[in-house]
Amino acid sequence: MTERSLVIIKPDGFARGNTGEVLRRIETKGYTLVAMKILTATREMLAAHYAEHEGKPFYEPLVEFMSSGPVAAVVIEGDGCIKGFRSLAGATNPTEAAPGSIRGDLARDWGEKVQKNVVHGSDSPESAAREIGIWFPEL
Ligand code: D4T
Repeated sequence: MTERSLVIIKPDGFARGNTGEVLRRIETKGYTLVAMKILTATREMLAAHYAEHEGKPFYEPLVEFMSSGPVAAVVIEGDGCIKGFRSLAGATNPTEAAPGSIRGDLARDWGEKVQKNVVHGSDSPESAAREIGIWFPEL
């Protein structure tokens, strides 16, 4: 089986109608959409998803933000898609994200405790498997 990654269009991107633009970039790059759903994440899901960040100053604002409204969760597939999508997404800090990247083009700093940066993408095969289990237990 070729590589899979979990992509999330976060509440800021979903609310601003960026879902289609993010999906367009994924499909134009050549990755396959395997599964997709719209949902509002529970704190329990987010505690599991962001376990590595527990205790950091941005953790509570992050969980608050990520549960604040609907997101689109997407499983994508294709050789190298984990690294490839992170390259499409750009740097975590939207001010530093290169123009041309999703965050560089669609996100900015709002002076808040959490960076609202439009998308999430898994950062390793281990993270991808773990995260897909949280968001798509049926897969
Ligand atoms: P995600 O995980 O959302 O794809 O983002 P990154 O992989 O690029 O970044 P991350 O896991 O280090 O951070 C997760 C999430 O927390 C927010 N964040 C992060 C923040 O608000 N302030 C910060 O200083 C950091 C490091 C943004 C993404």
